[in-house]
Amino acid sequence: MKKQTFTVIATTVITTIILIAAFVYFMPIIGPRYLHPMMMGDQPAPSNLDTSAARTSDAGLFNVSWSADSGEPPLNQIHTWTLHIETAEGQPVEGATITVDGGMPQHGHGLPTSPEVTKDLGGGNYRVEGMKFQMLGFWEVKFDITANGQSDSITFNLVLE
Ligand SMILES: [Cu+2]
Repeated sequence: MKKQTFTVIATTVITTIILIAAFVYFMPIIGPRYLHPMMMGDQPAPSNLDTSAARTSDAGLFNVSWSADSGEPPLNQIHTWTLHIETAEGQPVEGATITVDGGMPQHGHGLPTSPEVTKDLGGGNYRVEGMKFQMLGFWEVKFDITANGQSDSITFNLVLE
């Protein structure tokens, strides 16, 4: 093999490896912010969206609020929420059975994780573990709540930016 040919091959191989390494390294940063929204059609969130973190459930049974333990929900990190549930009269609801669902309605996909309520903290508070939002934009988070023999649902809207 000529020395020149070897140099060309070595340069190509090294360049390729550097490009792949850079892609792998930057993908978690570029992906959720740019690539994924681009692939999914980058629509703005609906302008009339109610993004309040404290709302009344669909049938009016519960007043529910959420907070992310880290403050703002982080992008692309598994984190924990605390859900607070009261009756319409303002009494804390304890011993509720709660399931979590959600996704991005504009992208037609669900949550990347399967969050669960892992602890009844008392006083109407519940720990929700496994929350994750893997891209910026408009998310829905839905809770189905059953307590004292009655069930109701609530959907929160949030916009990650
Ligand atoms: Cu999405």
